[in-house]
Amino acid sequence: MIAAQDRKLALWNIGVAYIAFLIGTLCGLLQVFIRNDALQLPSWLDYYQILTAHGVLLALIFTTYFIFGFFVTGMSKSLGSFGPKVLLYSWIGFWVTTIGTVMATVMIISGEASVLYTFYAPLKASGWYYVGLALVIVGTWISSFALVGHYVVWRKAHKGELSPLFAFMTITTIIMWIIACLGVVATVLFQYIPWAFGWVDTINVELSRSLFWYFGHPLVYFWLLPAYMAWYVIVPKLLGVKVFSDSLARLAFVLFILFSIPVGFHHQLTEPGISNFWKFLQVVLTFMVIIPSLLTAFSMFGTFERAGRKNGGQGLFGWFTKLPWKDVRFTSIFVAMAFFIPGGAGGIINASFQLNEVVHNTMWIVGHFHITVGTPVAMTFMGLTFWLVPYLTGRKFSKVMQKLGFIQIITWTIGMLLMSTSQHILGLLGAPRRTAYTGYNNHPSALEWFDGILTNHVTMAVGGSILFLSAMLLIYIVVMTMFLSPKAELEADFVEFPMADSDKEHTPKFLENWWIWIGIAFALIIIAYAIPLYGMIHHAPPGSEGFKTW
Ligand code: HAS
Repeated sequence: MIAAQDRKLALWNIGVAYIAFLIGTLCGLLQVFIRNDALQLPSWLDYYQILTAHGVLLALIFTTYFIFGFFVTGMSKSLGSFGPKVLLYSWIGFWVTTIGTVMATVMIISGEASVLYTFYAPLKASGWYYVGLALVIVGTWISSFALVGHYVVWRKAHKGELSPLFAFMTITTIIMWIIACLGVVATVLFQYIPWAFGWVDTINVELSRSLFWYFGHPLVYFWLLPAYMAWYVIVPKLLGVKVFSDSLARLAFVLFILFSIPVGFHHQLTEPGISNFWKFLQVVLTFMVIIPSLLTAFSMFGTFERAGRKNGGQGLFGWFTKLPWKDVRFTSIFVAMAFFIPGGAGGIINASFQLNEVVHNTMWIVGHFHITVGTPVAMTFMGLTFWLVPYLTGRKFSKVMQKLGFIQIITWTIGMLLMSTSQHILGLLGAPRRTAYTGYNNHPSALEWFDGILTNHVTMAVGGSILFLSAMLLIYIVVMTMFLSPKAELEADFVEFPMADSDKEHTPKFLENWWIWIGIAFALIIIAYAIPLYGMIHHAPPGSEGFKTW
């Protein structure tokens, strides 16, 4: 069991994560009904307000707090209890992030920031919304530096040793996060805030979007890597085997530092103002960032086969039946992984220059992010929640909870299959994203979006409703295991942190020489971004004034 003060910190992070999850999923439910023309909002509430709250609270806030709760627990478990300074800075980081979250949420609720989570200019929110977002980033940086400090203390005491895999992966994710945030910090501080408060009249739109996506793509790996940490470190322990390959796992993570950032233009392939050469270069780099995910898939299949055969599985696929399917901690994560096969394939389609023309700004992309962040990531976090919260509170995870956990992941799977499949198909039929309900004056193409079985908005709404019920069940499990379930009195009732052993004997030491990777990452960023960003600044068209369209 980790120290009580570390547990408290982790629990507060997870608690805030689930408050955001509760409000965010409620907004999601309202959205699918509005898109289906089945719900009219009262005049004081706007569709884009709800859409912004949904994106910010689920994609940014739920994930970030959960990730820090997970990091704190794993770092304390693998490197030892936090010292007083690390704790102090972690709490400062937590509160700064929370103040930022509250500011941004209040601005959304008061109707001053219906600009979605991507806050594209020239849509203009209240300046306090951007200040809130900036504080969220600053808070995460403070928390990150606290974790780096904890790691540095450990390394000084263990000279020449490779750090435990969990700690290595945490530091990799943090390095990527800090470099990625430079883009969004630059645009928010130097472009959005002066413009929103009226200190300057106009904004350079292309530059603001490019700096946002410099951050926006690694942001998705900031969500994914903690899920991968669970896949690499937790899953083998549940299966009773060691990590498949320590070197492979570390290499995959290092590749994310190198290739996750210089790829943001693949979100801007249809935008003017960036020449095809730079778009093409970043598409090539995007295909490089697929490699660590393929390494991860290989490693996972290896882990499953090894575990299944150890348990007596025979033949080509016999090992599959020997996996611990009755353990919700495993099954939830397995289903999450399975979703990433179509999710990742969709990403490859999006990144393909020509195919992007077909899918960009359609519901296809909404389908894509629901089967990436909404399932592989979110469902892994759900699987973690089932043991992480009881581990931190010292409460039981009873058989009833185990059953409810199964119902929760089954309903999430069904809801997501219905919703994301219909979103993908609607996208191919041309239904736009980032819009409220529209029938385009009964245009025949628009009417198609309401026909058929899997191809319509009704299926999406049914899927969305099942997801909402599933989310409420999860909240029930969280509340029970956090506050109400009986305390584990017997040794056998204690829930452990399942962290697999990892053989480091053959792992090359240079994999933990961060300066090499940070150096190469900056070189790639300069190659991919320096000239196009310079062009956007020096040959800037007249800037745009702000628009409030809601
Ligand atoms: Fe993406 C848009 C390209 C991954 C999230 N993406 C988005 C947006 C979000 C998002 C939120 O190139 C919308 C942003 C917005 O608001 O505009 N994406 C990719 C590519 C990948 C990718 C190439 N995306 C993700 C992940 C996300 C995420 C991960 C969240 C966590 N994405 C794009 C592009 C766009 C985009 C364009 C812009 C589109 C546009 O036009 O606007 C790759 O990283 C994917 C690589 C993954 C794989 C899969 C490996 C499979 C594994 C599972 C193994 C399974 C096992 C289980 C072992 C190659 C690791 C076995 C089970 C059995 C049953 C057999």
